[in-house]
Amino acid sequence: MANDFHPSASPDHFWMPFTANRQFKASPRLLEKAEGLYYTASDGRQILDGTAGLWCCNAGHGRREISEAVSRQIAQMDFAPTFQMGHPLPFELAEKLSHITPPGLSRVFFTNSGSESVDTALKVALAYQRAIGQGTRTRLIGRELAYHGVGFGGISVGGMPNNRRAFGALLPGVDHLPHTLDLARNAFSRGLPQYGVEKADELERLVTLHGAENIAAVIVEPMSGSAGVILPPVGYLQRLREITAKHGILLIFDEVITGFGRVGKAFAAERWGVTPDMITCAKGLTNGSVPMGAVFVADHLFEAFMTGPESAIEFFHGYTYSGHPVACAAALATQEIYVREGLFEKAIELEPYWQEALFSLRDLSHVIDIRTVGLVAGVQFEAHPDGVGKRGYEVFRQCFEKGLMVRASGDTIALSPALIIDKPHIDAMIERFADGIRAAA
Ligand code: PXG
Ligand code: PLP
Repeated sequence: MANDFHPSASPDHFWMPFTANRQFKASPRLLEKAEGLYYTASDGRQILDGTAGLWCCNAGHGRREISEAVSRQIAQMDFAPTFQMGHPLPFELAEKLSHITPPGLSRVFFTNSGSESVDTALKVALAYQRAIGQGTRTRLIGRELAYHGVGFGGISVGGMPNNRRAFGALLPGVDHLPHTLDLARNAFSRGLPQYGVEKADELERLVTLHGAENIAAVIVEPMSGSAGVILPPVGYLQRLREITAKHGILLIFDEVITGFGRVGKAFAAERWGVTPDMITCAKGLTNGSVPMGAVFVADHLFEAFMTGPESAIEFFHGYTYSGHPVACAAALATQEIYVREGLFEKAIELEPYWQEALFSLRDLSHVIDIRTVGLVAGVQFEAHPDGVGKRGYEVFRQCFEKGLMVRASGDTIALSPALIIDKPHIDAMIERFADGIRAAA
């Protein structure tokens, strides 16, 4: 299998992220081309992309509008700084995006990834509290099982133990809400789970423990993606909003996965009718084509920074590539496709068919839960006696053999196809998935 690598390239030098490097390099899975809903593997096989890349290519692969916009921009102006300088594209993009964010979240800070978006949002929260004379509010609250990227801020508020345990003491003053996964009460719920709104009340307990005057912000994924598609219980996000508002605590939704149509609206905030103070995003912003992230900030937060002398820099933060012209061109072309093809609406129209298709897998061996919303699904398997994650990995491996790319998180398989999918492709995906599950049994 090692000869699947290009003969001139040794597998030794690329330290692969979040990968079992030795296992992979002994038996690699390499992709070479992408078009629409399919990858072409290095052995020529067509692989149905069940994961929109890594939750990012919501408009499908190989979109000419994007590649052409990128080529044009890189030829016209490859780079321009945005520190005490500017160029038109990030202004244009920020304005366009402000039309699809929830009302009142119209200020946009650009980053290059979800991890950077999260760290940016946490820093805005701390600096905002200080700017309004609430400088004792320095604590941050995350949640168990959360994924907020891999920066020190993100892993501090994050709640996936393996992503934290090797990296020292992390940020001080962070606490965590309990996660909302509850198979005993909610397994095989259709739509949002009925039970668990009371888990949001744990925030009141943390407020009592630490004092509201010491807490800057709460950050949650409205739907956890990485940890295996964990949906918010009915009323849960609403409750978090009520409690944070009551205590002057900011609420941040990390929508790196849920943004740009995944749950059937532009953002989960809109889908579930809860408006946070900030939204972080990345991935689908450029259809995965060029790295880019953003933080949408409530107007009143932004305004709180715009005081003092006009010559003063209001927020000492930014990335060399914040508002990179090539990324902006990719994002503008992407957003046009989303609107022109009505892809967010498509995700909600297909939701019932998608859910029905996934639930047809219910009786396959070792399936212990199925969770779906919009065009995302998590199918959880009973852990193998030899350890957590073994069965998940085996299903993932077998699916790839059958020509379907899925994502394994522990013993949950996540599916998140491009929003251009149609019913026949959903059928084909489910058929290959079922074959993979049977082969792994
Ligand atoms: N927040 C959330 C909610 C994410 O899902 C990030 C932040 C970090 O984004 P960057 O661009 O820094 O990777 C993410 C990323 C998986 C998987 O296995 C999920 C992500 C990344 C890689 C793998 O589901 N999400
Ligand atoms: N939050 C979540 C998680 C929800 O599921 C819903 C509704 O479906 C809402 C908030 C909206 O809240 P409510 O309908 O209780 O006013």
